[in-house]
Amino acid sequence: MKHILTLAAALFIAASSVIYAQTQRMVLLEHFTQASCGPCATYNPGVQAILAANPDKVAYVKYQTSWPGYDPMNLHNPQDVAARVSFYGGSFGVPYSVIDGNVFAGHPNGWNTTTINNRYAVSSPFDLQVQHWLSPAQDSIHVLLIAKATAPVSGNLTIMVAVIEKLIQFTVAPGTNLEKNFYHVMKKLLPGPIGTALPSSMTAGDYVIYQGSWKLANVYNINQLGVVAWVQDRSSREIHQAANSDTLDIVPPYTTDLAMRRSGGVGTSWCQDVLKPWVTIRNQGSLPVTTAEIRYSLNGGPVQSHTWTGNLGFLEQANIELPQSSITLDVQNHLKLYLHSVNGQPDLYARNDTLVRSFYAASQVGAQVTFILMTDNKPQETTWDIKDDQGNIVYSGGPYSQSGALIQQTFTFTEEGCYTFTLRDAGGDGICCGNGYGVYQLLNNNAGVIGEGDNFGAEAIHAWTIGGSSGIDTWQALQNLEVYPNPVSDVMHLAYYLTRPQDVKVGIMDMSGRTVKEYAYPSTQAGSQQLSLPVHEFAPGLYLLQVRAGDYLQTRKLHITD
Ligand SMILES: [Ca+2]
Ligand SMILES: [Ca+2]
Repeated sequence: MKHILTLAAALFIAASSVIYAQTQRMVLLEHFTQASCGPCATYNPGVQAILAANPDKVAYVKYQTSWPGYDPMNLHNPQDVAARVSFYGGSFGVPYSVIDGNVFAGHPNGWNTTTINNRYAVSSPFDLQVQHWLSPAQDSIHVLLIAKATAPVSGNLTIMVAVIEKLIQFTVAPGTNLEKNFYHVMKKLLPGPIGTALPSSMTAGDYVIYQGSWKLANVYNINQLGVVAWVQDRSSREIHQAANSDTLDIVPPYTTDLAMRRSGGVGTSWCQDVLKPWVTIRNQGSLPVTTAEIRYSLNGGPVQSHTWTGNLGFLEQANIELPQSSITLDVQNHLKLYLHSVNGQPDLYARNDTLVRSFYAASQVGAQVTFILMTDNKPQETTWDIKDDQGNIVYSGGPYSQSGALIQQTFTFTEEGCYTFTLRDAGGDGICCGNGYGVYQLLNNNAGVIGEGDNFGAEAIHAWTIGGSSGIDTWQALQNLEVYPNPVSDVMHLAYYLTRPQDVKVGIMDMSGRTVKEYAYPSTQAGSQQLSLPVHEFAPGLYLLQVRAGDYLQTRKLHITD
């Protein structure tokens, strides 16, 4: 009997994997062309005839290149076109066709309907659904996409989303090749030209939801807007699946699937004897969710349970404040939060049901804590506070109004105890990198970096304890720091004043917080100081310049140009 069951199970698994492996592929043609390219006008009609004859087999995107002549459609988004040109090798003549990334690349006379049919016959490991709609004011396009693996797949996987205009018709040819009709012209890649990373390994049933939008710009006819999306391995360039968008609603992969999206209430370090976690849940299933039981435990200890009630439709989410509980901290701690049931039933997709937060018991630091913040382009979302162990706010700041501003404040703590710093982002997307490049650091005169980051979501928390040390020198050793010119392309000049002899260090950090260069000037004399440092070895971009004199630190944003 056991053998029969095993055989039946094996047959079932084999049958399932056969079904999984047979997802129908849609082939993607990426075609590079231009309105002033003579050969493009010769070959494009033949390409278009094949595409028009195979609408269910091949999706397509056209990139209007910056060469050989004039093309107004390129000028509407030269960056995204250039990124795609570069991705496919950077130097080729137009017209140029790329089929499924690495299946064919070359002149369009090198492929035909058979090329499409042969690729179409290869099954895909993804099911891809794409939906788009215009905002009520018709000034933005919204995209919802679900990429579900139907077979095991791994690699440098990326979801690419292109907003297109299906047909742009000119009454007078815009370029010199006399073409007047342009099909599936790429308007914008979302969220940008490198797309959105997927997990590097997915098994059948794993899926990812992408939501994005684009504020329309330079659109010829909004009735022609559409979206083409594809899943591509950025290393091999192979495209695993492509899809045209539909205005019909997307079908969620599961009926009952709640996702634990985010959690908070505790940071990278903690020193209070209570914890009050929160979680954000999102309904990703097709059935409404009315109850959810969340369980959580610290360091594998007693499990606590909380039942939420409400009503969530597809993709609606809720924040749940879990009851405060007393805790005993280890040096290293793990808070595990997981979904136990949804609508009284088991959740059908468990891979998004558990969140684990790891954090340390806060260390004892010196009395002086410096907060450095460079705001992003949405400074109005940024607020912060520092609380003592009674929950009293002792310092707070924000929201801010100036983008790219550098805020630096130093606090001296004279009372012993546990302090908790919380940085909040009202947009829930941190201060990097979707809306400019912000960054923050929390530094201590003894312990160095207490916390730092940029892409922290809704909240970043760091804690420390003050042990009542005294005699901390709060006199600012470094004053009047000036950096010029800024932006700088060749040589950067620094001027500053030292109030006493100090070891001085100048560090240049990239926006991920990595120190890319450090200069040391031991035993620098008191008084006015000047330095000239070459910057031409650095790639153009934004950097942070930090000048440290003993324990005192000043930071400036540095813009290096070509
Ligand atoms: Ca789930
Ligand atoms: Ca933000």
